[in-house]
Amino acid sequence: MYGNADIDPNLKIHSIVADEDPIKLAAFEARIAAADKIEPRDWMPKEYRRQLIRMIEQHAHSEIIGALPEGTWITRAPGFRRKLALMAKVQDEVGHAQLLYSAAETLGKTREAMINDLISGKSKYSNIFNYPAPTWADSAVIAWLVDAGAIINQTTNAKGSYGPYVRALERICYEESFHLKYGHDNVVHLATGTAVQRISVQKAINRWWPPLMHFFGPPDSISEHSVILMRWKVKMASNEDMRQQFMDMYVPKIWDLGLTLPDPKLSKNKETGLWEYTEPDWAEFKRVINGDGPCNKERLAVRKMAEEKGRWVRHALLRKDAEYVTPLA
Ligand code: BYC
Repeated sequence: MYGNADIDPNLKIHSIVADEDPIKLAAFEARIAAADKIEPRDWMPKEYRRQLIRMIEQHAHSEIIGALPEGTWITRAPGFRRKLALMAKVQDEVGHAQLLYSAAETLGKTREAMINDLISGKSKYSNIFNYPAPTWADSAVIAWLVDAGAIINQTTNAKGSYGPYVRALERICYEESFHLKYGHDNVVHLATGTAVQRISVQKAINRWWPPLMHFFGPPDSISEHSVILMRWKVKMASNEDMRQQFMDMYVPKIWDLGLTLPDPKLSKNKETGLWEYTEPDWAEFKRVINGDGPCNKERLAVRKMAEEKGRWVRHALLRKDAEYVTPLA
């Protein structure tokens, strides 16, 4: 626990790098300070490698699991143009997972091991994808606001220190900016539509606001990994900074559409420039990220089924099992 307020973070960091070669560690930290990119074959502390694998792997899992709530709306999208756009978006999200798994593989963990850890429940993925998307308006709100949150996180961390991760993030952000426009267009359409459409998008915003507040991670005072991740420039801003940035950019846009947010305390303090809000329910957050959210079991069951049904394709491609290989004429 790096974020434990009772423990001096410097002492804690000292203890986790205690068995590293001090000369190599100093050279590594000098490179980080000089904003150099660290590449896979460069020397790095064991904890830097471990933290990167954990975070990039969770990010990759979030992309493939994140494709599921919106993916269920492809067959029911209102109109052919929206169906095509949603199909392209979902395909992009799965592509992002491929980029991120490749970045994590450069650190020495195999894709097979990562997928196994996802399916067994050992690895985490974003809290937000464990909630249902019962209406078309939910898919619109995901595409606008969840993608907006992701862009804030990813454009910030794209200036970070690990080469393969930051290059993947840069490419992902280009695609996410299209998703954001697509989601915004859908929300505006509903918010300026019939009374039924307005009610439906308002209800969706009410459903997604609490998990969106959780999306940026726990408060800085209890964030376990922030101190070390920010010291080594993997995370370029704290969880609360990103949450504040998100509220700064999107609360006014939501209000401008005549929609409300389900938090009576939400307001910007003119003196501090910070948003004040009701403390999110962190006990719920903990339950959800540890497997006990409304859709965790369903999400993992779909991934497990995809893994099992796709096994013969992977085997055939890798020619692992002669039985699957069609002899060439
Ligand atoms: N959900 O010390 P902390 C997308 C965990 S997909 C679940 O602050 P850290 C999209 C954290 O892992 C893009 N778990 O952690 C796709 C840690 O647990 P462990 C999603 C969370 O790493 C399809 C513990 O809480 N974006 O946009 O310093 C369709 C302590 O937290 C969460 C990313 O994945 C959470 N929200 O900071 C549409 C961004 N928050 O590992 C859209 C990449 C915290 O010790 N990740 N935890 O067991 C990050 O930037 C960072 O990992 C976080 C958390 C800011 C999320």
